[in-house]
Amino acid sequence: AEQGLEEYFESRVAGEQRIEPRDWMPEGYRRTLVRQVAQHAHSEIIGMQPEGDWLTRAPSLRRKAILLAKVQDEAGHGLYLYAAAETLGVDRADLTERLIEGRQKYSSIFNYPTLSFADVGVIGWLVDGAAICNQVPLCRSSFGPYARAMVRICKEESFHQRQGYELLLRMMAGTEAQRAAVQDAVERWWWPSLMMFGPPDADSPNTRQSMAWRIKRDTNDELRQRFVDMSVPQADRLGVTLPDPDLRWNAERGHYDFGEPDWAEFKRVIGGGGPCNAERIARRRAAHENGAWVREAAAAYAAKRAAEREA
Ligand code: FAQ
Repeated sequence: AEQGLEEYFESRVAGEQRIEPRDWMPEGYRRTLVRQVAQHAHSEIIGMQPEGDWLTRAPSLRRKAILLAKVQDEAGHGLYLYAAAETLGVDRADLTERLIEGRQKYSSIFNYPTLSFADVGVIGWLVDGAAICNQVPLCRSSFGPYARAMVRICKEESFHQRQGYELLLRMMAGTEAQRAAVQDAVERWWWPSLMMFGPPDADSPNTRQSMAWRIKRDTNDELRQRFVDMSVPQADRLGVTLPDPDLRWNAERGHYDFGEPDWAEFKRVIGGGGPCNAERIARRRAAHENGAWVREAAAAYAAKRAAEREA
């Protein structure tokens, strides 16, 4: 019977039909999705911190309103993604525990500090730009709840990308000091943005199987190339220099050639040794612990209502 189920599953995936939570699925497919969707959810939640640090220091009411909306969207993305993960039979409280105990990852990118307001613009442009590049194909992921969550998330991410780029255009039209702050932020965020796409294909243990299951639709290197090709003309238009001496148009390939990210740094950061890893997790843990009374009150209220209904 298992064999027939597996064949049916494979034929659904091959026919571009969605797999839904109640459908039979191989255990490895479920495990891979829990890993990727939980990691994605954690990234959205931890990802509120670097920009959240600037909410009280935004230079105008308009910038503050935009930034507040963006950071709140990220909380929403985290919640849809935890809900998508729960359809696979895991519990959000348990996923949160795994995050704060360091047993599940979140994106390397959020372990770098935001040193000036220009970083807010560069995160929007490059980090949200990379997120869109990675997530638009995930709207066609084989698992229904994940693919559907991606549709709305991508729409909101494109607003995030636009607000960042618009902020940078304004700063580049400003003073010398503003232009220098933008250039400095671009130099600090460029390489970490390229690392968001994950290790090179040759060192990516999960890509082959995830592509076969159509959880992922492109390899890490394909998406990284797409991001570079998209970003170079945007950097030119902005008037900033990307910090890569090997970056040049290759007419034969029809793509930009570019240098190798520092993969030793990448490994250090995902292993917990980036500049802000400890701070990010400590803050997430403190927020979770400070919220314990809300969870306890909600549970006590639900129990009381249930007892009243029974009486
Ligand atoms: N950081 O075999 P692969 C956002 C891990 S966007 C940390 O290639 P896979 C929006 C990987 O988990 C950011 N770890 O893995 C926003 C695996 O470890 P494991 C979130 C990384 O899964 C913007 C190991 O390395 N987006 O939040 C990273 O096939 C602004 C081997 O790697 C997503 O999560 C990394 N960069 O491909 C929010 C997108 N890369 O689990 C706020 C969905 C790899 O075996 C502000 N995810 N690893 O222990 C994906 O597309 C994939 O999971 C990849 C990795 C492409 C990230």
